[in-house]
Amino acid sequence: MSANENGAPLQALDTRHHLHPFTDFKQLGEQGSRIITGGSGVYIEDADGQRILDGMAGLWCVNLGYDQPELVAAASQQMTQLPYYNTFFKTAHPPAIELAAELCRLAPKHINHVFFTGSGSEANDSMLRMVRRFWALKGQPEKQWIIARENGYHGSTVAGMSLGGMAPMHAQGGPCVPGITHIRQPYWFAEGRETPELETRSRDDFGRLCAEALDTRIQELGPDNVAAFLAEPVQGAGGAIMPPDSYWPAIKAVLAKYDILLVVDEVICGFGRLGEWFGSQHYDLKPDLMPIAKGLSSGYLPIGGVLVGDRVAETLIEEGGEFFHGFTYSGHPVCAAVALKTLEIMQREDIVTRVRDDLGPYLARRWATLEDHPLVGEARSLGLMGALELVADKASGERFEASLAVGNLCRDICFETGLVMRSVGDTMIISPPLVITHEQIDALVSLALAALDETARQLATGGHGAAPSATSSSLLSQHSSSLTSES
Ligand code: PXG
Repeated sequence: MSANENGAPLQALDTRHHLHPFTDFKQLGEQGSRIITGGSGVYIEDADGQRILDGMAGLWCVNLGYDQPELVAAASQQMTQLPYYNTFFKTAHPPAIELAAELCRLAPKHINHVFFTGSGSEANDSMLRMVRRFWALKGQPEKQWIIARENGYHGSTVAGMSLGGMAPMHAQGGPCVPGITHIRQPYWFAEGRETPELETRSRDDFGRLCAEALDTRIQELGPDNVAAFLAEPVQGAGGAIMPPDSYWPAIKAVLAKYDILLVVDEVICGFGRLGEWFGSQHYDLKPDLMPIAKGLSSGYLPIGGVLVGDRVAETLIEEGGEFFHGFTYSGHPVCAAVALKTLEIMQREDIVTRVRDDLGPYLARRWATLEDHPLVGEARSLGLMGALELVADKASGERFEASLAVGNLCRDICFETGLVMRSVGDTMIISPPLVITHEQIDALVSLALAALDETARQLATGGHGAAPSATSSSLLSQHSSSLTSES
């Protein structure tokens, strides 16, 4: 049960009428939700007035923190000027046009067009349709297959979940969109250390092995049937998984052998999270398409899109005819105005450089100290994204029994003590707002350390009530252990 006493009347209404995303409805009804009533800087506040350091930037999106008056003013001004108009039927409006131009100015040189959507899932749906249309226009309609990765996340629409590699989602939402297949993920801690095919215990050898899986799958399907490879630069929802250094160069070498598009899903890694405007720049990738969302508006209003490289855009435009696709809210003027202001603030405050040169390295140093904790088998971070692998045996890296739900236990302890740190199975993850300070990073690490100590204490005394359903009180990560339970 959450400590949300003042939220009780709202909790009751919530239980009676509100079906939450990625939630066991019955379980949440028994426990009640935590009602969040406010936010300021990197903190959120619940109905009891508890301030909680938001180590997840909402859901990987509130990059500028919770109190940016300029974003509010941009929304208000645009609401007054033109609250809505569409971008169908040969119409446009200043915010959508200006945002398109600004995004293309910030994107790598070979990207000069954007298609707007309302979310990251819609961005991936749009990407899928564009990729297949591109090959059809090129006279190669048989190029249909999209190769994505196990434990990748690309959204929750039917196409989004089909592109994602979350087995429990496939099982519930199927049948999936045909022509999508998944290869192994470059997740060293979970899969690399014990890979039987690997003769060495080298991360880089594992990275190359995972890239070979792409080559093998392309050959199995026939290169003439493969449209695109889709991946996140760093897997976010899968567990903040930074691939071995060898992985992306090896993937690039495979793709160079074939005429296949590269799609890099920037929904989480885009807009500064890894210390570059786009995660693909950190890994020196030149994607043909990049789905975007989340940090684009700092989460203040829903907006997403697909950045489309010249190769694809030129064909869609020149060979085109009508593209039968779009959303009522594609390029919504108020969302676009807020996104434009977000990009302006990020540039004015030099936030991306600060993440790369200052905040990211600072977090890396502080975060690494957690690896000394007896529960932590690995602490990793890149930019302002980090993960801790919780283990039963530090020497061997052996995991806890899944039934103990240690990740959920740790997450709930964090929430009670004033930190949002997500669990994905027994992997704890953070992705704080990009405006976090050194002092706040120190506070985050201290809270995480205290939570690890308390988790260890409860495990040792057996006082944590083991069953995951009995401990869960946070909305933010209820789904993740179920998402990844098969991986
Ligand atoms: N691609 C990526 C890489 C994402 O992380 C989406 C697409 C879909 O975006 P929308 O806006 O449709 O949700 C996402 C979303 C989690 C979690 O628990 C992650 C996301 C969404 C919900 C929960 O980590 N990512």
